[in-house]
Amino acid sequence: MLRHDILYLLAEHPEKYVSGESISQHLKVTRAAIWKQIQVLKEEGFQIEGQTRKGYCLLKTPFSLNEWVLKQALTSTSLGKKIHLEDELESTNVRAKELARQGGAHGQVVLARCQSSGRGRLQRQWEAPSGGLWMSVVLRPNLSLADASKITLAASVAIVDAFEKLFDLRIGIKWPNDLIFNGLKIAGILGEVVGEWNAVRTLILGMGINVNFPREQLGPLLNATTLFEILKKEVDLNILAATILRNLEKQVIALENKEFEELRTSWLERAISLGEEVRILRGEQIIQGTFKGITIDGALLLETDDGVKSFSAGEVQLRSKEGKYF
Ligand code: BT5
Repeated sequence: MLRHDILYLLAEHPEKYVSGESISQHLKVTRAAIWKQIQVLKEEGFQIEGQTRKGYCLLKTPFSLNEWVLKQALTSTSLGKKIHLEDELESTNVRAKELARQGGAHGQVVLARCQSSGRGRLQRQWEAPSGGLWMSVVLRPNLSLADASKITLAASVAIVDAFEKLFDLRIGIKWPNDLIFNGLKIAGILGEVVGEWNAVRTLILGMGINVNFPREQLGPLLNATTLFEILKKEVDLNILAATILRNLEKQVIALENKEFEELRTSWLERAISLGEEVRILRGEQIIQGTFKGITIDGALLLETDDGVKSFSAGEVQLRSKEGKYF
C-alpha cells in the first residue's frame, strides 16, 4: 500500500525531513499522489509535518489501532502475523471463529475499534466502546483440551505483565480470569473452542480491555474502570496489543512444552483473595472456605470444613467473604 510505503520511508529517517521529490523517486509516484496520501495519514492520526522546501517529517504515530503501527510494534513471531482490523464488528470472537472455520492459521489476530455486540462468558454482554482494546486470537496450539483451558490463565498473566511493564501498574486477577483494579473490573477474557477438539484443535481467545475512554461510557451499573480513569491520559493501543501478544506467545510455547509451574506461580502471585475467606456460588448454593490456590488444571482450591475441594471455572463464581464482587 502506497500509504504504508511512505510511512516506511519517513520512519527510516526519524525526526528528519524527507523531501517530496525523493519519496516520489523512490516510490515512482507523483508528488500530488504523495500529498494526497499524507492527508489520509493525518486523518488516521499520524502527526506529519510538511514544509515546502524540506519535505515531510513523521512526528508521532497514532495511539488508536493502526495496522502499520501495530506491525512495527510487534515482536512476536507467530501471533499477529496476520492482522484483521475493522472499525466496528459485532464481536471479534465471532469474526475470529468465522476465519478459523475458513481455515485461518494459528496466530491470526482480529481487532475492532468498537464492537456492537461484544460478548462475555455464558452469553453475557460485553460493552466495547471505541478506545478499548478488543482483540481475538486464533490459536491452534499443540495441546490437549485440558491443557488448552490453561490458555485463559496465560492470557490473564500476559495482560497483567503488560500493564506492569508499560504503565508500572499492578492489577490483580480474580479467578478464573477477570482483571481487577481497586475492586473494579478493567478487563475480561473469553476463550472458546471451535468445533470439536480433534486434530484441528482451534481455540479463540478474546481479550477485552477498557483503555482510552472514560468510565461513563460503560453502563451505570457496572463495577468497572478504565485505564484512562486510572492514568488520566491515553496510551498507545498498538504497543499494548503488541506487548500482550508477545507475552501470550511465550506462555503458549511454555504450555506446549509442558511447563505449567511457572505460569501457575505467576498467576498465583497476582491472584486476588488468595489465602483469604471467600464464597463460591454454585447456582443458589453458597460454599464458604479459604482460597488455597489452583490445581494443575486451573480449578480453584477451597479449604472448607469438609476438607479441600476443587471447583472448575465453568460451574461456579467466586465472591469475597461479604458476598461482594470484590
Ligand atoms: C468476560 O466475561 O469478562 C469476558 C469478556 C471478553 C470480551 C472480549 S472483547 C474481545 C472479544 N470479543 C468479544 O465479543 N468478547 C471478547 P464475563 O466474565 O462473563 O463478564 C461479563 C460481565 O462483565 C457483564 O455481565 C458485565 O457485568 C460486565 N461488563 C460488561 N462489559 C464490561 C466492560 N467493558 N468492563 C467491565 N465489565 C464489563
